[in-house]
Amino acid sequence: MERIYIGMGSNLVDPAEQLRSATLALAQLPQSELVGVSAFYQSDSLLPGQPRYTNAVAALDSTLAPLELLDALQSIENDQGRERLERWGPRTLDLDILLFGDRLIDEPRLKVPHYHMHERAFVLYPLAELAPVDLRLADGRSLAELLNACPFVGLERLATN
Ligand code: A4P
Ligand code: MG
Repeated sequence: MERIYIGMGSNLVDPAEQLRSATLALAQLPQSELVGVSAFYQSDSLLPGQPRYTNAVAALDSTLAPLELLDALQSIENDQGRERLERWGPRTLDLDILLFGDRLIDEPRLKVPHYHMHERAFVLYPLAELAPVDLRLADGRSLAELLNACPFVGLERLATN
C-alpha cells in the first residue's frame, strides 16, 4: 500500500456536490482504501473571469499503479461530466495526483509531485489537514516549509463538507 494524496477541484454545477460525489467514487476504487478527506475550501480562480473554485484533498491508500490510478481518476472526472475544451478551463471536476508515496514520476501523462502544488494555498492547507507536517516532497522540502512560504490568503474554509 502506498499513501496517495489527491487534489480535488470544481467550479461548475454545484462544486461542493461535485466534491462529495468524487469522494464517494474514490471510496469505491479497487485495491484502495479512502483514508480521509479535508475540509472544503473556496477561493478565486487563478484565471480571472471564471467562477470561484471549491477545493479539497483526499488521502488514499492503494496498491494501484500510478497510471492505473490516473485512468481511474480520469473516468471519475468523465462520469461527472468533465469536458476538456481548453486547458485550465472551468470544470465540473478536476482530480490531480499530488503525491504518490515518495515517488518522483516523470512520464508524458503523469508528473508527480503535481507541478505548482508547492505554491498553491488551496492545495497545501487542505493537504496539511491530512498529512504530517514533516512530510517531505521528493526534492526535500517539508510541508511545514511550504506552508510557511504560502500565506493563507484568499482562502475560505467551509464549515461543512
Ligand atoms: N497530468 C500530469 N500530471 C498529472 C497529475 N499529477 N495528476 C496530465 C493528474 N493529471 C496529471 O490535465 C491535463 C493532463 O495532465 C492529464 O491528461 C494528465 O495526463 P487535465 O486535468 O485534463 O487539465 P487541467 O486540469 O486543465 O490542467 P491542470 O494542469 O491539471 O490544471 P490545474 O493545475 O489543475 O489548474 N483556481 C483555484 N482556486 N482552484 C483550482 O483548483 N485549478 C486550475 C486548473 C486553475 N485555477 C484554479 C484551480
Ligand atoms: Mg487536472
